[in-house]
Amino acid sequence: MTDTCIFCKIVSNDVTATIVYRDEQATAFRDIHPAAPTHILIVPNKHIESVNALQAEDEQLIGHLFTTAARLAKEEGIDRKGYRLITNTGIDGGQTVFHLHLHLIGGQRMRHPMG
Ligand code: DGP
Repeated sequence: MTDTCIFCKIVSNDVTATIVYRDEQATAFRDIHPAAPTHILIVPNKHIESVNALQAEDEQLIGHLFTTAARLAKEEGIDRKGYRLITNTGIDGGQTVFHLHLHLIGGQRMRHPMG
């Protein structure tokens, strides 16, 4: 946990968010500025700044974020039609919150280009 990280504060319940899932490794909550009908952020409970900061010991945790995304997609009813998982990394990647997260976005056909 860092004192200044908004996602750490959501994980610790110091800042309110619409939490949709939580366990000992990860927390998932609705994005404050949804880009689609379903827009959920899945974050590790421990502070990891970005993909750049990942260590070999985090490999199981990253897999857990993806299986959590798959379960939430099913719960949201978007698994059959599909969805997009995004992890922005660094300034050029469009990252604005420097606590690693997966965006789970769906409920509509994705139209915007990748780049
Ligand atoms: P990124 O640009 O990939 O770092 O995405 C950060 C996302 O986090 C962005 O879509 C907006 C969302 N966000 C930022 N602050 C908050 C917050 O306080 N609460 C919630 N629920 N989402 C937030």
